[in-house]
Amino acid sequence: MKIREIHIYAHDLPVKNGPYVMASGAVHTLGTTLVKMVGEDGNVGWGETCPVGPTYAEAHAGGAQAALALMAKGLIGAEIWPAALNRKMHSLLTGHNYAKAAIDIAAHDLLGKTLGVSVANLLGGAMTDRVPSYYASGIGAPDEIARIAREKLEERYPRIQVKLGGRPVEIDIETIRKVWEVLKGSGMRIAVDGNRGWTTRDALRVSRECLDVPFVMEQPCDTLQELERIRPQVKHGIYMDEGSIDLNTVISAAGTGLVDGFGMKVTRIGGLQNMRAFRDICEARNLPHTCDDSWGGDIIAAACTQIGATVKPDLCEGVWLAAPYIEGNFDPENGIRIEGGHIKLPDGPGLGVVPDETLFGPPVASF
Ligand code: 0XW
Ligand code: MG
Repeated sequence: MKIREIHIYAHDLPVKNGPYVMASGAVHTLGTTLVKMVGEDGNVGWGETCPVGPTYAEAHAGGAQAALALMAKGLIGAEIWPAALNRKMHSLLTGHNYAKAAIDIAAHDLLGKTLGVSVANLLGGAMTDRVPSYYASGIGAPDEIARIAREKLEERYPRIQVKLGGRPVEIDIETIRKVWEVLKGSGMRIAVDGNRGWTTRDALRVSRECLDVPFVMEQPCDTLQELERIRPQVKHGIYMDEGSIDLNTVISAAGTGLVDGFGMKVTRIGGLQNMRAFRDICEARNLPHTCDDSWGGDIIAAACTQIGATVKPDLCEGVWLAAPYIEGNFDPENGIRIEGGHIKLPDGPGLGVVPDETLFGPPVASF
């Protein structure tokens, strides 16, 4: 089954009630990049990649478009089977996982739509048709974040991620304490995400001064070396997010016991083929993880939900979607939505969504 055409589209996703603020900076509008892949039989698959601004990770919207345009010509006539396709992409461009992911996702969608099976089943089989989500706050004043925590508890989210870092650590500690006053006894799970914004000194202090709060600490500091330094002293579980840039790093972090779990992004790891390997590595080491992306519309949301449905349920920390921060859906009929803190796995073949491509205007490049 071969690729006949590739079309690349650019589309802006403004942040509802923005900006969205993290330790790495504030973002107002995110440029998403979509890939429409046409197979030799005329079937269509969609992929997407949407970095959350240029400072969150080594990724940006213009970089995605450039990398896709560079690879696309060489991919016409290539097999869409994911392992073969990923090797073909690596023969055309080193690195740039987040761009390759859009091709990989489109190939999974196209394969599923052609074979009449869901992407979850292509990835090994769905364990549930109701996938848990979690809500991620932005950085905010302690009372405001506590108010959001109460609201999300009432909306029945099973988990909240509180964004911290990039400001005096005393305010972060006060935020955690106020959130805990609201959530104590509720059963809602908590992650505190420093987004690389703490020094080792700050991370140690947060753990020491919040010993009674059962959170996991997500990407507290920037480098692997900083995580190694805090690891023996921190009393909370440590999850790696931004630092887990590829499967090789994941194998080391899991294999050496550096972390207790991961916040994982489908595009950072290179797409669904690599995400499937990541899921299985985590299961072999009994490590919980999320299935997220940094941002994006219905295509990314569907990709995260499809792989999230295949994760062993007790290791699934949830699927994060940008949906609460985005107006509308690409697929007006089967767009991905969060209800009661959970996401319904779409019914249809492939990703289970079909975007209204008139939303995107003409392609920025076609091959
Ligand atoms: C909450 N997320 C999954 C979405 C934003 O891109 C940041 C990210 C994270 O956990 O760092
Ligand atoms: Mg994170």
